[in-house]
Amino acid sequence: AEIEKDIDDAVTGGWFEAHFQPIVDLKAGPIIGFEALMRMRHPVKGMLLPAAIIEVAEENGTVGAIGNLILESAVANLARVSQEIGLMDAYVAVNLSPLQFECSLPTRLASLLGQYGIRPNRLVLEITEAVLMHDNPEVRRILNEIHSFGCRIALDDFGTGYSSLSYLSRFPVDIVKIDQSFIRSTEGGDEVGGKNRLLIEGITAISQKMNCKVIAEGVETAAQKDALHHMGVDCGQGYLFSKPLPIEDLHLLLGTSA
Ligand code: G
Ligand code: G
Ligand code: MN
Ligand code: NA
Repeated sequence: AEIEKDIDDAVTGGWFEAHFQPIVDLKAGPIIGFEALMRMRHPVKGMLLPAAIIEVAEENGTVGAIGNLILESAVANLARVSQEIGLMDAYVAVNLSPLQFECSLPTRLASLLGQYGIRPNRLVLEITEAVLMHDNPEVRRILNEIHSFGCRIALDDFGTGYSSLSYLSRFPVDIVKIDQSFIRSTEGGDEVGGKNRLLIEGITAISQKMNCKVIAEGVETAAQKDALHHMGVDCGQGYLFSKPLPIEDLHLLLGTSA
């Protein structure tokens, strides 16, 4: 299919890049990290989003190669941005496909971090419950190894799917990211909105008791930000703060010249 050819051309042509969306502390305001989001800069079709790419890449086996490119781009750019704009403690969060969980992953991450001189706690790996669902011992071993090495694990899209709270006790999770659809579901003045606000408060309190930080995704308005802060949520990510930006535009966000 056409998209398969685009993916092959993109891997060989170097068309994959990471864009970066800031994650902010809802209480104090500063940027604490960035999520790296994959983009394909197609010479004819323009910038393509992951929705069209990831599923095909998982089917045809190229997702590992793409994932490695994004990981390297994320870590290399974090090293560069840290120096240029002085965010020496900010982290970068990279999404991992379930198919990237091979036994070579921990070693590969360690050597990548070593190569760029980035402390392991500045790399966050975002996984979805699809990774955890089958309680695969190999996956658990790999996650534990990555975690004991010092990288942090974020559970992405929480509040969609089955979202079992027992993931927090069974796996080394450091960060819970509440899905944007769940954030929106809290907005109504009706009974459903009220119940969903209570659910977010409860999930946040439980996560924090389990030593996890909580990030709300898809924060678009100041009212949402204030409400989430009020519900106890630690951090936010969304268009209110910034859309995902190419690396060359990050300095605009930070108000410095890079
Ligand atoms: O960037 P958007 O802004 O369109 O991202 C859509 C979804 O694609 C994200 O929710 C994320 O789960 C997935 N995604 C983005 N970048 C990557 C990546 O580098 N690897 C994997 N496996 N998924 C990604
Ligand atoms: O990994 P994950 O599925 O959580 O990726 C986040 C997705 O949400 C990306 O596609 C990103 O572009 C998108 N996104 C980030 N902030 C906002 C926002 O404020 N509103 C909306 N509608 N989408 C957002
Ligand atoms: Mn994510
Ligand atoms: Na998400």
